[in-house]
Amino acid sequence: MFLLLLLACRDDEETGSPPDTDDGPADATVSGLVPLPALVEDGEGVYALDAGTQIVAAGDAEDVGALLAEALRPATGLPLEVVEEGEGVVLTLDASLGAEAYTLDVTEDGVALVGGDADGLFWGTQTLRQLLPPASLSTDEQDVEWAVPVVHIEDAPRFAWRGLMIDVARHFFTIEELERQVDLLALHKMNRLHLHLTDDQGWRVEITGWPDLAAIGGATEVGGGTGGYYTQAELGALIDYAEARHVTVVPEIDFPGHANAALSAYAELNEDGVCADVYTGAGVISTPLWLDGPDTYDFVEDVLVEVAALTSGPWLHVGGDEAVDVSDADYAAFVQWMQEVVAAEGKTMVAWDEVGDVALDTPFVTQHWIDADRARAAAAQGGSILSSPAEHAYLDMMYDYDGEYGQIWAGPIDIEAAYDWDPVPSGVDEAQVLGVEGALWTEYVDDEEKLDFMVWPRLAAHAELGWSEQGDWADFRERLAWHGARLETLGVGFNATDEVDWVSAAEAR
Ligand code: TNX
Repeated sequence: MFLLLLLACRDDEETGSPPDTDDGPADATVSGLVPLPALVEDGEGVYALDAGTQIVAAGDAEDVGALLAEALRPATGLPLEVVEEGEGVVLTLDASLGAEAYTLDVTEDGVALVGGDADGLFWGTQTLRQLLPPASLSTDEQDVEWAVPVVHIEDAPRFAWRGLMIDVARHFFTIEELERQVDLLALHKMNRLHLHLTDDQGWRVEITGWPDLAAIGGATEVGGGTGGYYTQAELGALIDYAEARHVTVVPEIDFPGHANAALSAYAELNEDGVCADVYTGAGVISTPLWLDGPDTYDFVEDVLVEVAALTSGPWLHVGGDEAVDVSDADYAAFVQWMQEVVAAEGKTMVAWDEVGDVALDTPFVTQHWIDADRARAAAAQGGSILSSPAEHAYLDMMYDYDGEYGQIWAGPIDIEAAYDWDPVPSGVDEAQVLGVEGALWTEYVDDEEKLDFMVWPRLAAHAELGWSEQGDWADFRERLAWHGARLETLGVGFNATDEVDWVSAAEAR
């Protein structure tokens, strides 16, 4: 792997860089990059974008070049024409660098960005956005010198999966709200948006063969609000939007527990032949499917097949958590059967760590949230582990005991607690760990303002854990201070806890 090399500081005045405080690992704060790249060698001088600057990108690099130009035009007011040949900001591909890797060379004459693939090239453009002043992230034109510091960067992610889960079942969030989070994920080199689409309190995806799932199950949420659901066309558009930004949507349908919304929509799924009452409480009830019902398996298959067809990615999350009142034998048989259905649709099954004790075929992914023994059992049978341990990765936990809303059972989780842990559970080989995912459950998160506050900046900590080999808390908090100016410029209502000496957007100019 790469060596961490963080050299002398640049001229702060000239580059608009955060002040370098000369103590300890502060050199790493020079550009305030989050996540920290594998290798950063600072040089002297800057390259300034101006009215003549072109973005040079041909072939498979062109889409990435177009997105970079689109991202930088509003704040800079520069034309940033995308051309196939020439000088300026030059984007190329070189497969020998490997998946998701890139190198970035800024000299006083221009920028050379090389991606190992289109993903790597795109992540490199996110580093470039972070090397520019935070004002470059504004949607309004700003009067700033668009200087990029001279630097050499080599970078590649530690883990392939860097994700955010949003529970849209307990409270509904619109496609626009989700797209905004996709943009934020991309800026942090995060590449998965996991949508928890169904739960006891709501069903959020149209299933054409079972229309009342959305019509009835989608018409409520925690607290009794009107909820909502996504048509397949709407979800398809979100999947495309995310894919264009190198983020894969992972849909989750939670079976066999957490199924009350489905049971409230269809009488035949209930043992007593009567639709279950709608549930709008905040507490977890986890009503299970009636696994002996004559229609239940057909129903589940229809749902999984339709959702599998919607997603462009290779994964389908089937939940599997908290199947209370289901016998171990019934649970195992049902999960094994779901895996067959998912595999027949060409997808890999993802499920919460409860499935670790079930004999499964490889490949499969276990999302570790509560029980490390079950994660180890999953790994022992050849599964991949996605790390979301509740005490570090559950974004519905309060930051401290004085939080106004949120859960506390696995918390509190301040920024340091979100950062300072190892995604590799003890007894599991790092090669079997797919990555890191922050999980926002939304029993107590009912609008975008609360969503921003609970997710950010803790997800930036998860982004770095998923991406970077190095970096420690002291160093991260220094860089995060500067990163706060970026989040502020983007209008993210993040929780500016007193763990960090935040730099404001005004100070960062
Ligand atoms: C546990 S995590 C749950 C969710 C709740 C969450 C609240 C998991 C797989 N199940 O149903 O929303 O705790 O923190």
